[in-house]
Amino acid sequence: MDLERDHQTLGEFIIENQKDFKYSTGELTRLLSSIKLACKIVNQKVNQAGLIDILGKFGKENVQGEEQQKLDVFANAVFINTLSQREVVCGIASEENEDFIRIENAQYSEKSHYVVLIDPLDGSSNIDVNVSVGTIFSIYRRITPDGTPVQMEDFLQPGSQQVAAGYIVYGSSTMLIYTTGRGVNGFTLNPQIGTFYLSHPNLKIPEDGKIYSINEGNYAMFPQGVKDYIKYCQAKEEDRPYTSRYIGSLCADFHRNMIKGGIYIYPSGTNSPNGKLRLLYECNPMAFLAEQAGGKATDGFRRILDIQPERLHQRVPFFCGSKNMVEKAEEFMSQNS
Ligand code: P6P
Repeated sequence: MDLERDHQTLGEFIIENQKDFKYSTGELTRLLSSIKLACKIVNQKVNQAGLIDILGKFGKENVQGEEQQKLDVFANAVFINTLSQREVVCGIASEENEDFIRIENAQYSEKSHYVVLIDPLDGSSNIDVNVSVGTIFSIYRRITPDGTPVQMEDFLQPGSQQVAAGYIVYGSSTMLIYTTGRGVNGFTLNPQIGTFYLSHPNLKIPEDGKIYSINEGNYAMFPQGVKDYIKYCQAKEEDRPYTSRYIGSLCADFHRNMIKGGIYIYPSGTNSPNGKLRLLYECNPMAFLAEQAGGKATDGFRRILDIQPERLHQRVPFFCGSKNMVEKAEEFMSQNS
């Protein structure tokens, strides 16, 4: 296979599809290109993590009270700095920052229409044991007047208003998967030349799958509906060929389920009444991708993309993946509600 001849690059793909995007003025193209650049920089460090002094803990906690890893801090700085250099982003919200960031040189520009929400290095607790980690991003068009300081309401939009979303999984190969609302496409990085090539066009999540992903260590704290669904999956009947796979990195678990079919569940629990995952920069982007690929994403009852956010770092229970599997899990949830 001749990559250059047989596969479009991410840059070519973004430009070619710009015309399909209703605001196609080139801003989103430049924004997606900034994200592409930032993830190449992060990818290089993730791949070297074992060789240079960037493993391990940073010695501080983030706004979530989670131990910050050095790569967390590095990735957050790379995405914020890279995105801030362009006049298309007027604000950024990150898992690693308590409040959103106003991009000084852009927020008063009539040209900056977008806000970005990111989880710069999701699954970072896996870094030291060489398990795949990822970056998740969500992009909205601002709703406050152009040329004025960006406000919290620009970030607290329901997921259905996203103009683009995606993730990068830094795994056995580095892949960038994204959507602008016209399907989902996956690009694989050729690290020798630093170029992403279209490797997974028009990704679709199989309507059914055999994999359920959940941290069963929390079983005792799960809602009864989740316990019943797990027992349903574990009953070895001929129509239930299920197996459990849980990596502990949302991007990696989601990506596997995207390719093979499956369901990922992070439910509410006694210690975390709304679950662990954050609505704005984990659940909403993954829900947008899941629906664009023919899958489903709910909190066990409500469509994730319909939830009106109230706080930047709010958490929601998350059921996401193959449509029929999510609907089966919802059946058990409604029987116990
Ligand atoms: P637990 C990583 O911290 C993360 O946000 C997701 O990437 C991952 O799926 C989940 O938390 C793992 O959480 O409680 O099972 O370790």
